[in-house]
Amino acid sequence: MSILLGPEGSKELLLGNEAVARGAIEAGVNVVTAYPGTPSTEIVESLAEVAENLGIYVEWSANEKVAFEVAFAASISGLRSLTAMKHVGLNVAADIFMSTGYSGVVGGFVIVSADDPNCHSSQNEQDNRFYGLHGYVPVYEPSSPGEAKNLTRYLFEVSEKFHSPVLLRLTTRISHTRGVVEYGPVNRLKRKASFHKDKRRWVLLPVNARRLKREALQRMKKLQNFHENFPFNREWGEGELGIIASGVAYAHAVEAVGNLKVPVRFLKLSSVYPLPVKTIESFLNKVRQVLVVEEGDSFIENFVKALAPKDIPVHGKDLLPPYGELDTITVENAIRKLLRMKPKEPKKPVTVEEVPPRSPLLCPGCPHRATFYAVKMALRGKNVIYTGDIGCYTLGYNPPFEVIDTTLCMGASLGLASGLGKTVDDLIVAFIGDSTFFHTGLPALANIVYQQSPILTIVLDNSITAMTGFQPHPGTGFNAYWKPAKKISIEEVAKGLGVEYVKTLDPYDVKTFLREIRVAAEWVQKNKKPALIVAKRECALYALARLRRRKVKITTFQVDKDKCIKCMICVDYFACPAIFVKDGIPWIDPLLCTGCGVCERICPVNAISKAGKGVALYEI
Ligand SMILES: Cc1ncc(C[n+]2csc(CCOP(=O)(O)OP(=O)(O)O)c2C)c(N)n1
Repeated sequence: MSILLGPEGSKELLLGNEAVARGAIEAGVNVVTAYPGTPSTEIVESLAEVAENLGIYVEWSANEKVAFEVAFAASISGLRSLTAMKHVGLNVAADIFMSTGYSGVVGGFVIVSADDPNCHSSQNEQDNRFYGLHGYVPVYEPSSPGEAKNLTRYLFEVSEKFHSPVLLRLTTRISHTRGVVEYGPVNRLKRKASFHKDKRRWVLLPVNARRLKREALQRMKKLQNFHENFPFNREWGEGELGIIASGVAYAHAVEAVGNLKVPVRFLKLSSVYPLPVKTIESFLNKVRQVLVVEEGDSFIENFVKALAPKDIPVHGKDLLPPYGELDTITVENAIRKLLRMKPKEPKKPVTVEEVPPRSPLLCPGCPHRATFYAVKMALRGKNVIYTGDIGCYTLGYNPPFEVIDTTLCMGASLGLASGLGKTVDDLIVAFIGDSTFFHTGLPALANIVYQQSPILTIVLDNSITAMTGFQPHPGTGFNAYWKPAKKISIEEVAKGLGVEYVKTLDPYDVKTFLREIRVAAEWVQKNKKPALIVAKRECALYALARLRRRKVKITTFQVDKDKCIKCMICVDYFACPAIFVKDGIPWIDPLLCTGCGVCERICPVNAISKAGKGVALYEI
């Protein structure tokens, strides 16, 4: 049974993300949507496991904007809904997000943004609390998994009480920390969706939008008053030093003060926008100086500075790093500085000092490696600009491939290629994954075709969203419950959009692939038109898991020392992590080899062959 289905009163050790999922279940959520993205993915992943059982509709949507719209549609039909995304996902959904701050909602609507300070798995550290300020949407932050559960449940009520979408901001250390969560009762809401036509609200023509903005501003005023007594905010402690903190930073601050054993007055804020002004003003009257501890930018700090009397100094990012994540020692040292105490030596980070540096690698058997190898070989000597995208294939950035010249945000490989194809003379090759293709590749491909930009697009179709841990997408033929769904063909989509040259090739068949890349590149340059190749081969890890379940025996590969001429192509150019050099000769580690067999195919003297009787992945 799923950990999320425990009875009322039970206690479980949950990830912050799972706690959000449980909170939504307790609130009686009806519809949950998301596009995967670290650190938010487990919210929907865990909910999808129990959804059918509980009568909740869950979907992995094509992208965050669509996910948002699907959940919002449920809300304006009176249902409770939640949509979850990583911080940059909200950029994709920003257009609809901004409009919902005006229109408001009907059923409780919770938007979860999981921010990623320190860019553990993201291209930036953006602090999405500013979206609330920007879009007239209240923002909340939990400081532990337990609070994440209770706050999520409560926010559905807040959303309904104020007819407002609400933004629940998590950060990596809340999403991915485990904590004890006490289960409350599950509210089994038996709501029936019913959309009441109300053009004055749901049609944002200027005449309505002007009025709705005024209503949104009034709503924010009411929310500000409501936040003065918000049940998750807490003032406690005694002392001349005041600490105002939110999110996981509050937990660090409490721990730091515990270590220091100094008197401190705390104001823990869970409702971070609109801030409870009177509460903060009254807090400022009780202390001599203030430290604001928050993860991200100076969001609360700037408000507090504006509210503080002249004689109360407000500190924050002057003493704490304005980037990355906080930790207890960093917060403790900021407090020490304020109290004129000697700073504490920060702990040596184990990762830097003791673990040898390793760059992330494509897995053994990864079809992207075969694609990059073939493309690099095929286009040797040509001036090529490779636009890249976000996914496992971003690792083509690393040597020996170095076939990623740009990676900025999802879908940008095709958008940038479209522009470069119109401006520079080099051959432009755009790499995009299958999930990314459906996420934001489609409009850019339409543009490439419309502008007839001479681009060779290579869709790295490994039949899954691999980077975020194997979620289905519109091209996989499965839905969030792993049941069969309508499968959309990338090739047919490309042809439908007007790409004249579309081919599907298996990157494991390296020789054909290499030859066909050359042919396609020449076709693009000669005809000055776009071409698209689908490099189709299932993710090796995903394929192996499936084949193991079917008890298919996969062989590993080995090097025949007598035949090997030590050309090192398999080591230096193919760079599979399963191939090492032992006594001057390549050697394949049977524990790492996934049996893809591509090394056998690239060896110029046939020195690599099957080590056992099983099948190679290339035979499947
Ligand atoms: C706007 C946005 N949403 C989500 C993500 C998280 N994310 C990064 S890559 C990726 C998809 C990768 O799948 P695919 O394109 O199929 O490539 P693969 O990893 O399978 O090679 C996702 C969901 C992101 N970086 N940005």
